[in-house]
Amino acid sequence: MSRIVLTYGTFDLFHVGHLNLLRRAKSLGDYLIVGISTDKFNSGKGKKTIIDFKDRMEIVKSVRYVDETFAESSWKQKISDIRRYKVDTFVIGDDWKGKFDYLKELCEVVYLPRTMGVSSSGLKGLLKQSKDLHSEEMRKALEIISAAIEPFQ
Ligand code: C2G
Repeated sequence: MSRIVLTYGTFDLFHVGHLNLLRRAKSLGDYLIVGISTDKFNSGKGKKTIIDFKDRMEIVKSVRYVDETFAESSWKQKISDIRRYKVDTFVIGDDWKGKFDYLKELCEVVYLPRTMGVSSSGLKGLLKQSKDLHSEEMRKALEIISAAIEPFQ
């Protein structure tokens, strides 16, 4: 009888922390199902994603540990999801520790240690920094060019 594992996430700017979670989640069973947060649900979490829902789902679907994905559009759907998919184990990172203990009546609940040193918000910050740096470099370059051509204007 295959053991069904369920997890949820945004998986924006997919990175090794997400991969580690999915790999460890799959090791707890035989079939891993992942609820991907929709863009609308994320704005409810106060999260603005860089990668849209459709692409985030495509990326997670292509991860070798993932067997099935569906849309997560509400905080309230976990109980019906667990019943619908006959889930044995609910898994999520320990940044959520304790938040989903109410699911223990339905299935095993496992909080896995997060991967340190990487996060989607951290990657977004790096993207913004490089964009600001780039525009600063562009501004300086344009200043040099306009100073160089000024005598000929
Ligand atoms: N994660 C991790 N290590 C990181 C970053 C994330 O283990 N460095 C885990 C998170 O703990 C989560 C999963 O990867 O289990 C997906 O992370 P997010 O995309 O940030 O998910 P989140 O927005 O927390 O959504 O209903 C639950 C929510 O949808 C969870």
